Amino acid sequence: MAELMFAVPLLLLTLGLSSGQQSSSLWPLPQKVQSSEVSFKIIGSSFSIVDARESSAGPSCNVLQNAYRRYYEYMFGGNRRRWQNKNRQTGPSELSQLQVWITSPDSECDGYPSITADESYELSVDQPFAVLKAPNVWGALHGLETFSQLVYEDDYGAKSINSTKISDFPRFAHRGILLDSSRHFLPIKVILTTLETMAMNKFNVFHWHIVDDQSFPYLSRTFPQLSQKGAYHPYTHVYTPADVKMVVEFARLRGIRVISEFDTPGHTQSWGKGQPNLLTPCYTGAGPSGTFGPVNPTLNSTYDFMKQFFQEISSVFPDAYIHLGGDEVDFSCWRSNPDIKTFMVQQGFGDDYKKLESFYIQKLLDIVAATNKGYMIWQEVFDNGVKLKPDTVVHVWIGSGSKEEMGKVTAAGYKTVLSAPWYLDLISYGQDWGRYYKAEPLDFNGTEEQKKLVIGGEACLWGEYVDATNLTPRLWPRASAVGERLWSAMDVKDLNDAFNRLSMHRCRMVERGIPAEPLIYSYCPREYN
Ligand code: CP6
Repeated sequence: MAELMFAVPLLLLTLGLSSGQQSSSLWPLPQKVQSSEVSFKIIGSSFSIVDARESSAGPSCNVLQNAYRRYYEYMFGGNRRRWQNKNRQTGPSELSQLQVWITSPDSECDGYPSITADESYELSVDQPFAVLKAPNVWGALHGLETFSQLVYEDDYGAKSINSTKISDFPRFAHRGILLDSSRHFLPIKVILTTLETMAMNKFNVFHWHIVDDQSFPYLSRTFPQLSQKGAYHPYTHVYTPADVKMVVEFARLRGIRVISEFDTPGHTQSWGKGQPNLLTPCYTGAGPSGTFGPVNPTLNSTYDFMKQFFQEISSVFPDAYIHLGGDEVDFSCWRSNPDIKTFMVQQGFGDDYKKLESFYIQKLLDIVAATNKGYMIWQEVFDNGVKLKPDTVVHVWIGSGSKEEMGKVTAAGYKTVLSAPWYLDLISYGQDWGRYYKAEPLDFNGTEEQKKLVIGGEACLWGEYVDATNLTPRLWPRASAVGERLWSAMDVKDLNDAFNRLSMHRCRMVERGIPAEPLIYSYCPREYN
């Protein structure tokens, strides 16, 4: 573990947290920042965020109006307009306006963010007003976050901002966080807090691993018995259609896609409780043992069920992609079952249960493709040689050999998302953020063409040891390290600089009410309370 304990420069730590933070607390670091010593006062009672006259988005754009309010609140806190005096003269060195200018004819205000969204923005902080220019609302949201990060308190507690020019865009289009709401039920509130914090870190994908072996909290309109029987509790530990709608809209307002995962054929114990005959009965000797294995791939009823189920899912979750899982399928139960054995012989699969798994996945992919959704799958599905649609995203998670895997997946022409270095549920003593920070998605042997197929990564917080009591501090600021790796330029990798900015960013999250854990001994100007 010695490599995790890189020396912490005490001197820098002290300097970093002293007053006059100025522009050095930006996280993730923008692509291009030019800042000057010229500073402006910025006073809540006389500052406003407004649509630029030329903007293609107006007062009816919820995404922006909502964000203006949110960021005003972050910058000036609860004492909003307490001393408002409309006639007060603004001083010569005071900044009184941020104008937000959406430049494309289609602001995308009423749409959903997508993998192809342009998330770029340009920010100019200067007199007579600051201007945030972006092709659409998604870039504007990132620009508002950056603007709010530029505001600092001077030695007398007055808010200031320096004259700055920023031009920014993400390195990777897919920057995700995986939460697991099956091992423990996650109340909506902690999911919304995660989305809120994701926006502060410029993440744009919430991968919702919503069901698994241990519980089925998704309330399906078509198959209500799935959560009735499979949730930890049928009323209190479920996500109703209204809950899902709320999560999806809260995410949209922050430029975040919600990709749901319904993992099959393995990890499905909870499905079996409410859907008889879906899972494979396991045998001991000549008779059924009473336990069940993966989804039964030999029955037509299985595919009828999946078709109806995914039809519903495709309309409940608006994102163009669904994650279909396909990881960690245990063959022992299939092996024990005589009906499965007969089926294997009929199909000519011999003793190769990977072929049976592929048979199932193949049919599932066709079912989901018919709903006009794209799909993501865990790497095993690719490893087993399943025929995939060209736009399939292969999710690489297995730690050993992940670089070779990235090479193989992209050589086969598939897009890929990396999670292998970013299993945040694995914890240890010391500063592991540096290890997450150093992981580089493009560090594998491959051509330029192959590298272009790496669309991003996801930090995973699997739920075996996580519920609402410990989720947020376990995730932040460790996931922030992944956030900068996925957003900022490849050559942004100075650990000392990152440490200083991340310490301040962590204090900013704390100030905004997020219980993000400390990196190491330190203090925040305003501690969590
Ligand atoms: N659950 C599911 C899990 C994991 C996976 N899938 C997992 C595997 C290894 C580790 C952590 C989590 N808990 N459904 C693998 C994608 Cl170390």
